[in-house]
Amino acid sequence: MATNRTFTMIKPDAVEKGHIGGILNMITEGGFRIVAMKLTQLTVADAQKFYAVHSARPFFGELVEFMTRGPIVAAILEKENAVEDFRTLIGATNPAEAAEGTIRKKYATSIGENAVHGSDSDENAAIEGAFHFAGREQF
Ligand code: YYY
Ligand code: MG
Repeated sequence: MATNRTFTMIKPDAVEKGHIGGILNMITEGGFRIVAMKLTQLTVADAQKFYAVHSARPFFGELVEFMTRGPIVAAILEKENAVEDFRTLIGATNPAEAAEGTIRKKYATSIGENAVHGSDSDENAAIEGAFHFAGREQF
């Protein structure tokens, strides 16, 4: 089966708590190859654009505030069935509902501060990856 790609962010809560290494370890142990990666910080305009699909939701303001409050790690990951398998590895949006062995079960603290992002479709993975990385930064 051909490999494909997904996009992830280690969110500000997890970076603040020193969990970059632990999360990257779970990602590589899960069979994902890192094909692009950087430490960066979203501007308010970046976060509003990235999460535009949620702009009418009541939590949108808090989400933008949270996602811009400190650095994130942005990365593109490659694996067979990458999008779906990465959603399985990160676990449910609400860590109270996340399965044992998932990144959110281990590192998330609340539905808002849930440690990691994972793309929800191949189409969005490509859009989100291109939002953060030029072609020459993807290996
Ligand atoms: O894809 P995923 O991150 O699991 O959840 P989404 O439904 O796409 O929501 C994006 C982001 O918004 C979520 O990771 C936290 C935040 N959020 C929230 O703060 N409160 C909610 N009720 C739903 C989502
Ligand atoms: Mg989502």
